Amino acid sequence: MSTDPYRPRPEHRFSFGLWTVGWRGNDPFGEPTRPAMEPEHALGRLAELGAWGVSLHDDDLIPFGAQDASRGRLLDRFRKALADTGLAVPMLTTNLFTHPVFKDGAFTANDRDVRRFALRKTLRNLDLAAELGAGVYVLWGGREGAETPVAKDARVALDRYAEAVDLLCGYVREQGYDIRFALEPKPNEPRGDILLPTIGHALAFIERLAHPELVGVNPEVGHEQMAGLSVTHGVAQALWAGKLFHIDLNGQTGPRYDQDLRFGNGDVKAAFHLVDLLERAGYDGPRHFDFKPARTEDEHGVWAAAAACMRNYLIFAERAAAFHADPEVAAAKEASRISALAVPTLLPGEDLAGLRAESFDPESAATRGMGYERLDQLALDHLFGVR
Ligand code: GLT
Ligand code: MN
Ligand code: MN
Repeated sequence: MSTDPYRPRPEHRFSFGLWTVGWRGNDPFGEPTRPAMEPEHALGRLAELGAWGVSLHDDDLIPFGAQDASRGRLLDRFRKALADTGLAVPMLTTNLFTHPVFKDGAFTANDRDVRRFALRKTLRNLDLAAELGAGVYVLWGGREGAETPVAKDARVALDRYAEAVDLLCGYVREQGYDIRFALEPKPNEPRGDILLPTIGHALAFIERLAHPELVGVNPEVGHEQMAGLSVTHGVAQALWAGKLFHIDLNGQTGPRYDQDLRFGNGDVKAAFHLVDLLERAGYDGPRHFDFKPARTEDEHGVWAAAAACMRNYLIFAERAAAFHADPEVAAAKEASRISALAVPTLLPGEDLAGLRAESFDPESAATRGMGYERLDQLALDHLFGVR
């Protein structure tokens, strides 16, 4: 029995996209550096490492355009590997971006027949999601966008986007599937500008849908950071709205191309505070890693990176718990009036007339320091492991 406190176990609910560990290292400038990986092999290794679940696109398992017979064979092998490993399938999604037919988008393609094809592809995979017990269906609209404003009237494109999500929600309701949708925002790449570019855009969109209760978000750490935004604030707002249905954990260093680094590489401090937020909020969905093992690595490096994603999550969770349990931190939080923010500005029984009649000395209040520098350094000391 290992005594490693950072050893991942199924109850931690760590999951990986089949496309992550199976990524072959191709990029816009270079060919793959690793051979293809059999899904069954990936499942075996993930289970050994302590993962709980695996997620996938339709095309990760069944090549685009495969005949029914080979589809059946591939699915049988996959079901057997699931049974052998005990891995769950918490999330499924559709590949609506690789095939050239989706070059102008899927649900928002100008060509109506492409939109109808995208819906058919998604409906078919929803049936598989229901069969495999996936509770979340991710919609990442990587091709839903444009390189030039003349290509797409974004208002009309949003009509079509909402129409598609409404139709999918209607289907899930009609079939009685226990599936909710999670929109994954991303500002750009592969399109010059992608629709629903941030968590905030997605949350606003959801409120205008026919079944908002069935739709939430799947924020990806790096995607918010590509937009120069605070992923902690974005995820906090999703939690506040009751919309954090899923999360893609990975690493990114600032606004640049989508790096999909392993979780913990990139902005370490943001990752630490994100884990702290998820744990304190009692988020009980999958802790899903959507990363690309570096192109420099062979298969050993792939598994080292996958193991590190989970290990880093557990280290951050333990460091965050130690931070909050530290009596000096408790005192520093009091000095910063952290708990005072939870007190309503107007208490029950108080009224605006009373508030207006109050006297207050802004000059003296303005001299009170907030103590955040000290509190932040205590957090860093805990993160660095020196406290
Ligand atoms: C793709 C993308 C990811 C999405 C996946 C879901 S696929 O790799 O980069 O961010 O989560 O479609
Ligand atoms: Mn993602
Ligand atoms: Mn990404």
